[in-house]
Amino acid sequence: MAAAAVALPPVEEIRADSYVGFDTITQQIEHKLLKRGFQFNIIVVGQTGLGKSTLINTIFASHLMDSKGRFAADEPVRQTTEIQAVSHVIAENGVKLRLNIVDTPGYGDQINNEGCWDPIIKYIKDQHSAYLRKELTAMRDRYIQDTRIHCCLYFINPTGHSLRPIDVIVMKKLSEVVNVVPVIAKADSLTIEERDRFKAMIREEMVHHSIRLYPFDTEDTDEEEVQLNESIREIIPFAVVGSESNVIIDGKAVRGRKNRWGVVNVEDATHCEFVHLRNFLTRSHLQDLIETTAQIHYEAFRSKQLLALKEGVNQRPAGDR
Ligand SMILES: Nc1nc2c(ncn2[C@@H]2O[C@H](COP(=O)(O)OP(=O)(O)OP(=O)(O)O)[C@@H](O)[C@H]2O)c(=O)[nH]1
Ligand SMILES: [Mg+2]
Repeated sequence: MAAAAVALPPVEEIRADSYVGFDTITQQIEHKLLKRGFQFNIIVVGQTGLGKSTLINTIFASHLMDSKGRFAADEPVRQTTEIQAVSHVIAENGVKLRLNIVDTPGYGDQINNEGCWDPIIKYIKDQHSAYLRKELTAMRDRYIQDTRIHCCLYFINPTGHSLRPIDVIVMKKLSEVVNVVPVIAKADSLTIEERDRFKAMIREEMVHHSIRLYPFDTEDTDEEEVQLNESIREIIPFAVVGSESNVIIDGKAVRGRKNRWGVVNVEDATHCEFVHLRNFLTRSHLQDLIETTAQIHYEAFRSKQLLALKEGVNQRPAGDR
């Protein structure tokens, strides 16, 4: 039987006669959050050798993952061969960010790529499943360690042509379980014109294949956020260059790469969109990526699991229940 709705009395906003002090609740929350720190979990997906490890190290300005590039020309190319998570705490002005980075083996190079995305999807779902299990235990922890993936950076090969069919399939599958952010890898191999044409083509293909990408507008999204999201959609896919070494430009050492045409400054927005990606991930959408994971992706998983559980119970003979 549904509970009868309780009518609440009309609310009148009044001003306290003297200072009570509950406005400090924001500082109290901040203090608690700072003490606990923040958790951000990111997964990198894409073909072997596209610079996944290098880009993560460039974004967080720290050597977090080993790049598998060759150090000498006669060395064989080393590859990431299994799903690996590395965890680091980085601190900035008293704010601690625990960063879980999940590296996936490059794929799509085999003759038969059928199902090569399965382990990645399974990994993401396993984290949802682990969280749900912890939530459902009778004596649940006050604070559940969160390993749910908040963002998936999907690396696209800078061919300048269309997306590979496998990219379409994998991005579509991933976007059903995680916030997918596509990036054009090694954008220094394209001219600005080629890059812009490639970006427009990819955007068209996303629409054509109904791939629904992050950021999502919901009824809670205010006008300012709608505009911010729109400006992000206009940039996606971010055309990026990563580098862990410095080059000298105008006498200053900057993160960059030397190539046939000259020097690329990773942090110069006229050279590539690395700065836009970093701002998006750290300065504008970090909290929203975390929230969207809980409210959209995890919620969808959770309700599906709980419904399946309930149906299972209902199908069992009454004596078994
Ligand atoms: N030109 C160019 N080279 C890059 C860029 N980023 C990385 N590289 C180089 O590409 C090679 C592979 O980089 P990694 O970061 O190991 O690539 P990965 O995608 O992690 O490779 P796997 O782990 O094997 O899948 C290295 O030699 C890097 O120096 C880039 O933006 N432009
Ligand atoms: Mg790697």
